Amino acid sequence: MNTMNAAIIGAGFMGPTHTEALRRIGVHVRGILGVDPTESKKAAATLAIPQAYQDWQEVLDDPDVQVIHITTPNRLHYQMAKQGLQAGKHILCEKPLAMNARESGELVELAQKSGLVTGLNYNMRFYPLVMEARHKVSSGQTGEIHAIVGSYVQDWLLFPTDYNWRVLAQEGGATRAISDIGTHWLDMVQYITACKVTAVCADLKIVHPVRKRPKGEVETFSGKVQEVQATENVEITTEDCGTVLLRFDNGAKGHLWVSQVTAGRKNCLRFEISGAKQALYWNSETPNEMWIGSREKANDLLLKDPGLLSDTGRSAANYPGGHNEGYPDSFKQCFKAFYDYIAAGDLEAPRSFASFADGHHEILLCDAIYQSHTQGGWVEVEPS
Ligand code: SOE
Repeated sequence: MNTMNAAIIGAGFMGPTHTEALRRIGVHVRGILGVDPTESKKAAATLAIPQAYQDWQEVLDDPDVQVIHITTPNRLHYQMAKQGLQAGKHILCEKPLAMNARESGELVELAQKSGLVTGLNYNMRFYPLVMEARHKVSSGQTGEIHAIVGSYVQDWLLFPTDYNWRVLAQEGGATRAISDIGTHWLDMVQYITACKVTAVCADLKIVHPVRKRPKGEVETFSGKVQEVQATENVEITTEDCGTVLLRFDNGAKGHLWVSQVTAGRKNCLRFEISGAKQALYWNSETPNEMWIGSREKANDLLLKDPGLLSDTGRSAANYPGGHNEGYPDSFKQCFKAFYDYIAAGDLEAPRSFASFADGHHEILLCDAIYQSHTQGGWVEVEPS
């Protein structure tokens, strides 16, 4: 682990989050690149990172960097992942993998040919009880799955004065609530159940067709505490909320509700999975408990405690019962899986972190959802 050096690209919400998680697993963060040399310098000083890169080329040319973490706005992911692979670096990219399926498909091919390890940061897979849910389904305890429903709901974009690069289609992609948070949910439930979404029927809504953009950039989630002086009107074409009906490849039915404009829901992902023997319910705002529903006996409330978990659940739990693990820990566990995979050196081995192929599937899902919303009716998801 300590022979690996990482470079962080992006100094917004995710750059520092990745840096902290890497340090917790003993990976050396060698350098950081911000939007310009001034931001690189500031971030390097704040985070005590030795190298403040001048530009992207300097990162690619750095012989001491083996892994690049891409935490920039979405529109840069494709180009950076491609050039990073061409420079011989392993890539851990923030979601979504790219802006469209042409780009993400190309990245899957490049990754396969490269002999390097690539991954996507669907960190929410790595809550211990999410892993435990996967074990319950794969070990047959839950039984054949017939329904998968849930939501991912936030409130940080509730007001027209709330603004961030994510609201712009040219920065984040044609869909926003779906691609920014809906894909976390979609990735998670497909990972837990091993059921793939095959068709979607979507109905999305733009609550604020015009938002007030502060003159100067805004940190993600910081609208409530940041003092805004001057603003300008900006037209918004990406959805604030919406619902999607889902069909899965095993015949299961489902639905997803996403919203970034629901007052009081700070960052709340919920799923309820119904199987022939059990149902499972989990909420990211109380991530250390999972409800297990039964028909013939009393329901259970499983509290995260390594002593009560399967090997799969325990693989993502580092603290004893009652010592809560949460959002930053999910990054740590995701990166641990990624760096262990590099160290093991077997590119054919199954991986617990999301692959570029998983990321490509998520883009195809977003495309199908957008197409269903604009044309109406059910749309089949293109096979990945
Ligand atoms: C903003 O909506 C955001 O930061 C997402 O981009 C993340 O993926 C999610 O973890 C929290 O919310």
